[in-house]
Amino acid sequence: MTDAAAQVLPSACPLDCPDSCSLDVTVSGGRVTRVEGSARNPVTAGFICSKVRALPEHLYGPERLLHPALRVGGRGEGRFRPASWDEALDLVAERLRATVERHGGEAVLPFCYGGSNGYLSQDTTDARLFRRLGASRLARTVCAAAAGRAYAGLYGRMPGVAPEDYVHARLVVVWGANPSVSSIHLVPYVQEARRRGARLVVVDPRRTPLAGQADLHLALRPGTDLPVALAVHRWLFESGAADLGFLAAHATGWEELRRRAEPWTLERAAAEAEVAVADLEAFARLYAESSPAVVRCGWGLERNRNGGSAVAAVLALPAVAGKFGVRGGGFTQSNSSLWDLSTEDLPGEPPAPTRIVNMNRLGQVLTGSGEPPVKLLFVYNCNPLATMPDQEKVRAGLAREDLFTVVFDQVMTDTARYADVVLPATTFLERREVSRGYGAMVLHDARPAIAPVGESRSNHEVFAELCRRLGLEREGDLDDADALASALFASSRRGDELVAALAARGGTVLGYDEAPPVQMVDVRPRTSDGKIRLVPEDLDHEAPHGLYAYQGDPATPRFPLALVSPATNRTISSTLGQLYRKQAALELHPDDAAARGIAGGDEVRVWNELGEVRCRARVARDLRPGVAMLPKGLWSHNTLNGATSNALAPSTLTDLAGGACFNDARVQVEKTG
Ligand SMILES: Nc1nc2c(c(=O)[nH]1)N[C@H]1C(S)=C(S)[C@@H](COP(=O)(O)OP(=O)(O)OC[C@H]3O[C@@H](n4cnc5c(=O)[nH]c(N)nc54)[C@H](O)[C@@H]3O)O[C@H]1N2
Ligand SMILES: Nc1nc2c(c(=O)[nH]1)N[C@H]1C(S)=C(S)[C@@H](COP(=O)(O)OP(=O)(O)OC[C@H]3O[C@@H](n4cnc5c(=O)[nH]c(N)nc54)[C@H](O)[C@@H]3O)O[C@H]1N2
Ligand SMILES: [Mo]
Repeated sequence: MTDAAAQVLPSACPLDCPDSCSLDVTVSGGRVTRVEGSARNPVTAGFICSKVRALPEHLYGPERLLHPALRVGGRGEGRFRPASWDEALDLVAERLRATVERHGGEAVLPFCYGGSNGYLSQDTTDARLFRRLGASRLARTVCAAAAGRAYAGLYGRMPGVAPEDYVHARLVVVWGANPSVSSIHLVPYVQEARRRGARLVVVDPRRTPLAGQADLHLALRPGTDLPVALAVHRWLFESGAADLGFLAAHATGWEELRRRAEPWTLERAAAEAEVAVADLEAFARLYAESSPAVVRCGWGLERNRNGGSAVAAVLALPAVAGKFGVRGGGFTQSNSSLWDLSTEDLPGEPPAPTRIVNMNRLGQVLTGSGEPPVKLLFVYNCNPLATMPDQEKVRAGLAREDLFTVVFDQVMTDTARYADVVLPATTFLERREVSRGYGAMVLHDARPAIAPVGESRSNHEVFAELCRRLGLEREGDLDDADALASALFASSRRGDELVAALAARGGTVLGYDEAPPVQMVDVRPRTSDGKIRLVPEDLDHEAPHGLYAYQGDPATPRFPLALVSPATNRTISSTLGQLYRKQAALELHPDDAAARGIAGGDEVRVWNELGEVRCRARVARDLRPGVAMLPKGLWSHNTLNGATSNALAPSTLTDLAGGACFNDARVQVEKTG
């Protein structure tokens, strides 16, 4: 039976994923009943992930926050009483005012990350409020910091190979990425390339779905990508396969890169990475001989002590091997730089030179003796208790009696349970959002499909209102979504054109006309001299031991197992985690399980000096020995003791940009039941 009153409205998913799907949203009686993929983004091709298909459960489920609430129970208990917006915002405004007066602006720490990747929901009125208060600034380093710095340093963020162009490749290298869960629309293009005869190489400690089909799977030990990539560079130079003509014309620093790669023979790198020398050599040879060859450089390789240098060394490969200049050749990191939209002017207030807090250090900052101590934490677009490193320290910080915590979210997250004030946020279906893909080359302007659920409000509305309540608003401040969107488009050189195209094409436009850009033909390095910089000076100074200097494995005899915590097909970081109620399992290689007398289904304790997780074990042949896995994005309800992989993740930082080192967690495991 069809619902005559149902309407299908265009929308777009702004969640943290490269694919940036265009959606068809069915609305009946003011409620969303169905969310499906559309073809306005050609990469979406009419299908979407099961997570976003379940969005109606997120919108209307029991965890959805429908009105503001004030804590009545102990911190972490999650007991609240409903409050009006007036009462809640008066209280928050009063506490902001009092904190600034008594302790200074820097005692206020705004804390946000990837909840919504939309342009209108971050760095707009929120930045205005916190800048005018003189609050601490946040270094948003939990993801892509090291990779982003390397990419900017070498190429000035030159856009990469579009997913659609993977079909033209003769060799696809998937390096530290698992598109089968984290970017599902890339997979059909890789399959099509395979059908046309392309080879596939996967560099990943786990046998991911694509690794299982690959011609070659380099199952390296986590954190050893740098020596592996440097050994390939050395081999390319030694064997005469390096494209010296291209390097002379388009790159600087290649002699220095060659010098730094010199110690890394195939044998030495293979020993460090614990892979077969023959496999490493076969990879180098295949890469040298194949064209077009594309490298999909993911984020798995950045989340360790060597992350920045590792990504730089991988991104340098197509330059040294001369893989640019053909369709389907080059690399993909993030493609968001295709768009020249800037949020810089939207706050209406320039940044103030207040202290910068690295978000990976939240636990230390909340529990340590920082000056001034953080007295007011304002969390939005983020679920730090579930997603930041050193979870037990974060928890101890949130439990502090003298910390006032505001959590502004769509659902009652693990973090929200510690809040003094909880504010309900709209989802992207309940407000206008402008967003772009960081894999797919699309831009969306999506209008609300439904009215806000309950009393939920959008970010820009709430922060603008707090500005007013604190007397910080000024003439000319942009407050509503339409004004912010107009100013955003005005920041682009072809803003008017974009607005017209978006209106004409159902809210989604492509970032190219005929065909996606070819690297070094249609798009070029955006460095100061237009050249690829293979050993950029700024990066070389920043890395504690210099760029491309390898730091050894942090394992100790007490904690010998490397624990990786990659993405799964269940959640998007921790978003939608309230819908996934199952117990998570720690995956172990059969040898590591047998050595500890562990069988599948046993209860285990996984621990190190930072914390412990109690959960079930699963014996998994797709791991390599010495590597265990417990995914990211889990909530406390997914384990037996409420701690997740983040309780085992150190808050040490990557060699570039202060990024997170989740995969440097080293642990021990024992059977408990
Ligand atoms: N379903 C889903 N999709 C997502 C996300 C999600 O949480 N869920 N998150 C989104 C976000 S925020 C991001 S950043 C991207 C991430 O996208 P990806 O980079 O694809 O995802 P990860 O799961 O972080 O890691 C990818 C792979 O790296 C491997 N790996 C771990 N350590 C190493 C190492 O040292 N070297 C190498 N070579 N590989 C290693 C892991 O085994 C994993 O298979 O995905 C986005 N898409
Ligand atoms: N162990 C381990 N942990 C990891 C990683 C790992 O590899 N291993 N990877 C890390 C990575 S790649 C990332 S990107 C981070 C992500 O970590 P976070 O930035 O914490 O992202 P999410 O977990 O998705 O949480 C986002 C929250 O924002 C809320 N939200 C969404 N839209 C809005 C909005 O419009 N307004 C408001 N106010 N709230 C909104 C969502 O409901 C959700 O609760 O996690 C990191 N955590
Ligand atoms: Mo991420």
